[in-house]
Amino acid sequence: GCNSDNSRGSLIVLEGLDRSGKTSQSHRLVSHLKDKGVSVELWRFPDRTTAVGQMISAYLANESELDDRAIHLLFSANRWEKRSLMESKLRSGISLIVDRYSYSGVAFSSAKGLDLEWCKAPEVGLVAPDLVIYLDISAEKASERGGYGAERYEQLEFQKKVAETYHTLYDDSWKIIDGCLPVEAVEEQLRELALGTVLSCQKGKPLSKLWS
Ligand code: FDM
Repeated sequence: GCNSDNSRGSLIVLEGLDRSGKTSQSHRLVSHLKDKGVSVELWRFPDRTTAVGQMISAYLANESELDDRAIHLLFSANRWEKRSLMESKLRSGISLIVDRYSYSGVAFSSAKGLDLEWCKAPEVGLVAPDLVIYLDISAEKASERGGYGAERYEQLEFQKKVAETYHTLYDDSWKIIDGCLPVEAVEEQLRELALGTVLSCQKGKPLSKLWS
């Protein structure tokens, strides 16, 4: 039941291309869950507030150059430095809605040509999400939405490659939502998926580790 000792918060990850709607949908989802009385926090990766996050941010803004493998490992380190806080939040009953996670790490780096298995290796052992939702939109459609900023990866040809590598990461546990649907329709599907996951974690679904 709700008060069982192994009741915990759930780890819900949103993935997708730039301009897929992930960020605004994660905000909407968090406020909906709060209204429903769920204790929940919005997280995002990269977490630019840490020292590692500031190095990542400078790289993305084209203010610094880094070897492809070096930046890959920094993105991973940025998740590792939050790992124990993440686990303790979950165990204390707080759910986390996370805008990007290890799948972004693998999709973006392997889109540069790095080996997929090499990209996954530093992620092994991080907390595994209870739910991964992919907001599916083509790179062309995303670019039509406008608002690609000046950041390093916000280019059509690169986003096409990222979409391909995301597709190689899918498995049956992922939920794919058509990102071209009206905002309210996407929101409705997200709410239903998230609430179901929150309930199963309250009932004591065990925590697991990547990759699983
Ligand atoms: N990104 C994000 C990566 O390349 N690797 C990662 O591990 C993560 C989490 O960083 F283009 C890329 C994806 C995106 C950029 O992300 C910044 P936000 O969501 O725009 O802050």
